[in-house]
Amino acid sequence: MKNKNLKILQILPLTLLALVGCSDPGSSSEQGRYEPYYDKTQFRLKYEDEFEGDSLDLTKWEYMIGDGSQYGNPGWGNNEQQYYTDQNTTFEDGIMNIHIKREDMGGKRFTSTRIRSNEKMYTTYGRMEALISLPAEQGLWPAFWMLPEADTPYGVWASSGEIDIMEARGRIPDMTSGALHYGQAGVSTYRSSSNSLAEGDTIENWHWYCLEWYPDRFVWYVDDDQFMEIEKGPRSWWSEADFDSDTAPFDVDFHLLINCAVGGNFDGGVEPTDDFTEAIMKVDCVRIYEYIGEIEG
Ligand SMILES: [Ca+2]
Repeated sequence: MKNKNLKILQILPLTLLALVGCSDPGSSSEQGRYEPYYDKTQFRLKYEDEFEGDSLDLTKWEYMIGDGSQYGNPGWGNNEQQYYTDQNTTFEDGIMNIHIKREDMGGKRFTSTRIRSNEKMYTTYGRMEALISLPAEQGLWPAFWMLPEADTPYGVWASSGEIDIMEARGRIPDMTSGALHYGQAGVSTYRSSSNSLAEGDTIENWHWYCLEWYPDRFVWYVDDDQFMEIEKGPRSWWSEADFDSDTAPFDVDFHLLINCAVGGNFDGGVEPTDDFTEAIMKVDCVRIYEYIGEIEG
């Protein structure tokens, strides 16, 4: 285990003391929770969701329902095997649980959840954070990521860009990854890198998945550990919709998505084992910080 986990154990008794005498018993998820580092001269909190209610906060999110064809994108463009509903989430102790089930619906054999914050929580540049526990189950593809708002001037995916803060393959429980997608309409051009957790650690444990999006670079973290950086430069990223720009398509508003797919191209079509019935992706907290640093003219 990493040093910071030792630090958490030392802090825990103080956390419990702080809860004594408080009318709010606090959420059990907060035990051992620490706050990830960020530079307060660069970022300021803009939105957050602690999932304290008993349902999804529809002032911040919307459910995306179906197999993608409802959005003109069958299989969500990735040959995914799940049908998304608004019935696969539960909310308890400040945690959103996304239930991935073997369940026939809409011609698919699995159900799950996909939510997005479009037109509700979005930013150009900033720091994104989520505290998540992922299911270590073969065939599951959980993700915390970003797509542009509908008014992007850069056309359609992938000319309009995609920012993957965290993706994982459930059969590889010690690894997650991040990526940028950009370039041409309908073509997957991307840069990505993976992060391996410390020996003995797993994606089932709570981890902060963080991205810092600056005007001139992207930096990915798991907890406080940076694992990838992509700096602006000639064709570091690009959009055919504005080929001469060295910032397009990543200089306009993007919103968040959280989902767990089943099967799909990300893990070569691997599906859950025959005895799979249900797994849970847990989300404790999501935050968007706005960027308050300098932007070069
Ligand atoms: Ca929470």
